[in-house]
Amino acid sequence: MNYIATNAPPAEKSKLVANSHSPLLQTTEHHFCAGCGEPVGIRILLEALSELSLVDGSIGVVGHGCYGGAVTTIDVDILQCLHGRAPSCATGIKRMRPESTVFTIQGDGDMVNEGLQEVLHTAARGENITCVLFNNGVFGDTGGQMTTTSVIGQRTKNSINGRDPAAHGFPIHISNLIASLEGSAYVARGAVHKAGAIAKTKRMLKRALSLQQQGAGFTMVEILTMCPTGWFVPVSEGGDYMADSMEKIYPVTVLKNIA
Ligand SMILES: Cc1ncc(C[n+]2csc(CCOP(=O)(O)OP(=O)(O)O)c2C)c(N)n1
Ligand code: SF4
Ligand SMILES: [Mg+2]
Repeated sequence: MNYIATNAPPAEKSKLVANSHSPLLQTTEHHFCAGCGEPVGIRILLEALSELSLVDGSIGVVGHGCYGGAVTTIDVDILQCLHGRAPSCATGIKRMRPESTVFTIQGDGDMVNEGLQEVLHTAARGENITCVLFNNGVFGDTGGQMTTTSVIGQRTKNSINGRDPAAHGFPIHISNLIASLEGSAYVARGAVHKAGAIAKTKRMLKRALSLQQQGAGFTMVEILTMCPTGWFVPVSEGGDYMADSMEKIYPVTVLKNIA
């Protein structure tokens, strides 16, 4: 085995983190809280678009949540829609511009609470778009309130003692629901709390976008994202908290792959 000599400085200097950001990000500054998973989700989505050479002509449609603030920093055409309506707006864009790669970014509050019927009908119609869901189990942007994906026992701003099915009902497993629809071609659930999960999730995004290029139909990638602020946990515990709570209920896996 060839070992790298450690008695001399490396031939190449380490890269600064700031130099590793996607060229599609126009700034290295952002508004997210420390430990937030959403900027990681945005980064791998941008990397997937770049690596598939899909940037030119790509159109993103975003909902309302913390991720919405990032749109002014991304060098991709973006439309922001009313809460929950992104899949319907993306439908219109894709039908008018079938040559474009059309994707959405929504949160769990936006997609599964505020606009559930939009994504269900879009998937059932088999629209040839890619929906990306940042699932952190809370309305992060408004302070950490319970969403329909909050897991049983999860502490949120309005379930201080934990989500109780008797009072709050049961979570909706949105990706399983979408996968059960005949119109969906590819449905996967990733996460961004570990390096391995990030790499796997990026492959899921590339697969979904590639299938859209092939005209396969509706594709979706749910990404579990940390929200230490809305979960009321220390920043350093966000990843472990996710592994102990959401990931157990929503495992990282490919739920449907037509090919
Ligand atoms: C009709 C309507 N409902 C609710 C809100 C408030 N609101 C804006 S962003 C947001 C949170 C969205 O949560 P989510 O989509 O999960 O994104 P996150 O902030 O967690 O990333 C809410 C409730 C609003 N502005 N208008
Ligand atoms: S509130 Fe949560 S989702 Fe919003 S930026 Fe902060 S950590 Fe991220
Ligand atoms: Mg959320």
